[in-house]
Formats: sequence, C-alpha cells, structure tokens
Amino acid sequence: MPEPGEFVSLLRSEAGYISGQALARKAGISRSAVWKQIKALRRYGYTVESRHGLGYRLAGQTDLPVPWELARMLRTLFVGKQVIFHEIADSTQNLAVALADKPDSHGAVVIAEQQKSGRGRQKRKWLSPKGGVWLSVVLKPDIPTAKITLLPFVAALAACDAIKATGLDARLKWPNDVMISGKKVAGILLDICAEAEQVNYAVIGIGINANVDSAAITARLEGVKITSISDELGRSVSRLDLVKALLENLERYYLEMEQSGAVAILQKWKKNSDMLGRRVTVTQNSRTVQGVAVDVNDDGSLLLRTGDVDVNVVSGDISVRY
Ligand code: BT5
Repeated sequence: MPEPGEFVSLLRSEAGYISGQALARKAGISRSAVWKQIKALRRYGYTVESRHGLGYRLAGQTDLPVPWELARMLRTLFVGKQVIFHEIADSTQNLAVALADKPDSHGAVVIAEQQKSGRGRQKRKWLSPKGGVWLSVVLKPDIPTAKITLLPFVAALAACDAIKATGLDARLKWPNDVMISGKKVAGILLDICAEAEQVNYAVIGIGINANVDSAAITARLEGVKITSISDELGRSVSRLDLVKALLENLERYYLEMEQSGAVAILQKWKKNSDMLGRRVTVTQNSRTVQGVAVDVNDDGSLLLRTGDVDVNVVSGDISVRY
C-alpha cells in the first residue's frame, strides 16, 4: 500500500482527471485499495473530486501539517527532517520525550491534530482541541546546561514571528507566552534531561491556538484571557503554512543562539515584548510580588523592581497592567 504522500503525488502529477483503473495501475494496487486511499486523503483534508466516467482529480490541498507536505515545503537543515503526525495523541510532549532517547532524533518533530492530555507548565492542563497547532521538537543542544533556560525564549520568538506573518500584532510576555491584545494565543513548554555540565536532550513543546474557538476554551478555564488566530483574523489560517514558518524560525533562532549566545536572542525577544517598564504582578505558587518589570537578564530571569530593591525572578506567572 503506498504512503498517503506517494498517492497524493500521483494525483498531483495529473493535470486533470485520472481514472480509477489508471490510478490502480500506477500505484500498483487494486481498485478497492484506490478507493481506500481516496477516502484517507479526504480525511487528511484534501479535496478529491470524483466524476463518473472520468475518475479522480485533486481539487484542493490539505491545511494539515502532515509529514509528506512538510517534506516538500520545509527549508531547514535539521528541524523537521523527521516528522511524526498523529490525528489524536495524549500529549506530543510525552511522545517526543520517548523519541529523544533514540540516536538521530535531533530536530525530530511530533505533531498532533488533537491532544487528549496536553500539558502546560507545573502539571497544568493545556486544552488542545482540533484546529490548533500542537507540536514538540526534540533538540540535542551543544550548549552548557546553564544556558538551557534560553530555549523557551527561542521557541517563543519563533512562534511570535510565525503568528505575526499571518498579519497579527503578536507580543511576548515573560517567561514565554505569546499574546495578542493581552490575551494568550500560544504557550511554550520545556522538558530537559541534563547532567551538571551537559544537556542530553531538550524537548520543546509549542501550542498555538490557530483555528480554534477561543470562547469554547475560555469556558473551560477560569479567569484566563485567551484568543486564537482565527478569532482575531475572522478567518482560518493554513496550519501547514503556520508550522512551516514556526519550524523554520525555530531553527534560525536556535542556530543564532548556538553561534551568538544569549544576548542576541534576548534583544530580539525584548523588541517583541511590550511589558518592560510596566507594573506587573508575579505569582509563584500562592505568593505574589508586585513591581516594575525592568529587564530580562542574560539567563532569562526577570529583573523586577519592587520599591528601591531589584529582585531576580527565575520562575512564575505574571500579569501585566496596561
Ligand atoms: C504553557 O503552559 O503555556 C505551555 C503550553 C504548551 C502546550 C504544548 S502543545 C504541544 C506540547 N504537548 C503538550 O502536552 N504540551 C505542549 P502554562 O504557562 O503553564 O499555561 C497553562 C495554562 O494556560 C493553563 O493552566 C490554563 O489556564 C491556560 N490554558 C490551557 N489551555 C489553553 C489554551 N489552549 N490556550 C491558552 N491558554 C490555555
């Protein structure tokens, strides 16, 4: 049985209709197997027209980030050379962590159309209905363990750029949320396996509310302001184009971090953020601290001015007063 990617390229190579018989011959499969392949392509989001007496014609592309389409489109050196796609998964993060132990998994990407148990930071839940972009990337960075805190900044910057390419004004909020008009549109998660000096692997999880109904998500969360690309634009975007941009940006910023270090990445991060200089409330577990967000230090921690005292905040959630 040919892979869906091989079958779709057979259809794509035809200018017009191709008969079921000719398709069966070219693919080396039976007529009923052709029908199964057509049904599978439609499930993956392709429009395949069928006309009595003429056969089949590929009339519309998929918008799903399936591996064979990404393989045609991605201009990267290592990110996304291996892509695993699931229509439904518990969490792409868990699947990618399992993959990370394998050799040659540097740059491997696990994508799900829907997640049943998407994870946020600190064991929080990440709601992941159909329509979103939910993916995890395995990275084996050649950087000291102390610098690993920069990876989420690299990923947030990549997501922010990809969302901006759809025409929206996306901004970054410390530590690594992507926001539109003060509402969260994307989040980043980092899992690492490291020794004192050396990182064995890192898995970066990226969740983007692409074509999801943010009201339906908000209804299941308390007091969290969220949005989606489709709600902001008033139309759907291609998840395939979004993932292509995201992975290409991720590789570009990752290489920049390896070559030029923290400062260049953090400078770009700060340029895309509008929270520096503003009053913020930091929540760490049940403790809250208020102050002015003065800067992001070279290790990624937040420099917070409370009265006359400057403190470094390493982790936490912040709300910004605009
Ligand atoms: C994050 O956590 O923002 C990290 C999210 C990472 C998700 C990706 S999807 C692919 C990969 N596989 C996974 O299983 N996870 C990663 P945090 O900052 O802790 O935010 C979590 C909080 O955001 C939750 O407690 C909710 O309040 C809120 N939330 C849940 N689902 C959301 C959604 N779809 N959009 C916006 N906010 C959401």
